[in-house]
Amino acid sequence: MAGPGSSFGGRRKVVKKGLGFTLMVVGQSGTGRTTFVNTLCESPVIEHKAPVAPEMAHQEEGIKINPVNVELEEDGVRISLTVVDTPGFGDQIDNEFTFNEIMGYLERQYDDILAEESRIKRNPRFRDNRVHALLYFITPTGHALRELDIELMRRLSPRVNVIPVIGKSDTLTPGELQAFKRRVMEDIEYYSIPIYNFPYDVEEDEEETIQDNSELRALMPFAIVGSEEEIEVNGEPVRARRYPWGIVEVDNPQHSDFQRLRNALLSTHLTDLKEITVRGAHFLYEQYRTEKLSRSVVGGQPGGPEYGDSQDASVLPEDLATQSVRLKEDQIRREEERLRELELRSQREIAERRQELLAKEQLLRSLEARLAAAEASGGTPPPPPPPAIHSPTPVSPQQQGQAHPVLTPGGQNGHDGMQ
Ligand SMILES: Nc1nc2c(ncn2[C@@H]2O[C@H](COP(=O)(O)OP(=O)(O)OP(=O)(O)O)[C@@H](O)[C@H]2O)c(=O)[nH]1
Ligand SMILES: [Mg+2]
Repeated sequence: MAGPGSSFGGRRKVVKKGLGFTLMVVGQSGTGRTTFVNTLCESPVIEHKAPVAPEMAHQEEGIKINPVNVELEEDGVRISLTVVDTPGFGDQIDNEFTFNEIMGYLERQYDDILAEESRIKRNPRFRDNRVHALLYFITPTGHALRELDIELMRRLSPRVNVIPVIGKSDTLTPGELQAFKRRVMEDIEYYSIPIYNFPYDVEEDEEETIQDNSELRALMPFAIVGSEEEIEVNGEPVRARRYPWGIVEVDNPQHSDFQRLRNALLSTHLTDLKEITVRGAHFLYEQYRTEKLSRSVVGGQPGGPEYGDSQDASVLPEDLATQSVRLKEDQIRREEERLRELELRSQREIAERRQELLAKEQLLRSLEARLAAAEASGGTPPPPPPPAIHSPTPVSPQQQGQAHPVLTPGGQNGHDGMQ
């Protein structure tokens, strides 16, 4: 949200629908994703997340994926930018669900294309929502990548152009930032994460392209500074963050890589990112399509024969229509299986709990019987019975693990006297 000092005044003209480009932003909560998007679009297109009340902090909110459209003009070219924010990532203890949601979103866009391609009559209003670039916001820890970062980038890279960035990079000193950047890239290389690395071919490409791309590659992961405020510097309004010791300017290359990343995304590399998504070097969509079709059409088995281009041409539109229905059915079946598994797991847990309670109840009964027998035979009057556990309240695993201190007829603690 634009702050009180904000003067986003629509400096960038809102124009008619232009060249489509879809950008997804992923990263742990509070890494500056929303601020970045609003800085990129020069308007408060995404609202900041409302703070969570302390008493609600333990509740897992899940992840919400919100695509937002904004029309921009970059070097005279109209761009119809779709920004897909993924708030809430990394807030959960178990991030599996989040990973799947993000992956599910990316794949659904491919499924829609697959279904549209297979229609006999195309829908003229169909909108291609494939994500062309995913900015992964690394938390500026100054250490190295965390397991979460590695896992997520590794899983998503085969489906989308992942570009790693360091959020809130002004929280690190220039020396720390350089060392952090180096370690992050070492990790990416070590784990062979196929991020988008501004590819070039020294034999084929022009000198200028090679130069530009190698410079951009050397900047990775891009150091991001975002600000929704404009501050006057030498009589000019600049987007900056104000600190007691000075200001950090968003567009100053000495302060951050924001300007160079923006230029790459919306100008110099926009086409390349789209090409790679649709049919480029890594065939992100083609790869997905091949996997999907070979699974659902040829034999219906994963690992079935490869579904190459030569076979592709021989598929009839009716077959493709059937395939897309099958794909949807597949998805529904997988979802049903997942729910069934969940149901079975909870049933198993309930049964286990019941068994445990029954065992405790039996133990208590035999205790009572022994005490009564001891009393009848004129022994020491029995001590008060242990607290009843017949209450309907479920017993927590910790409580189950703690044996109640048991008093023997002789008044000693422990089990020995009862054997
Ligand atoms: N130092 C610094 N702070 C930033 C920067 N960008 C954003 N912030 C601040 O960091 C906080 C979180 O920023 P957001 O943009 O809301 O972060 P987010 O990733 O969208 O967070 P959630 O949506 O809550 O997950 C806010 O207080 C921002 O003002 C930055 O570049 N540098
Ligand atoms: Mg946000």
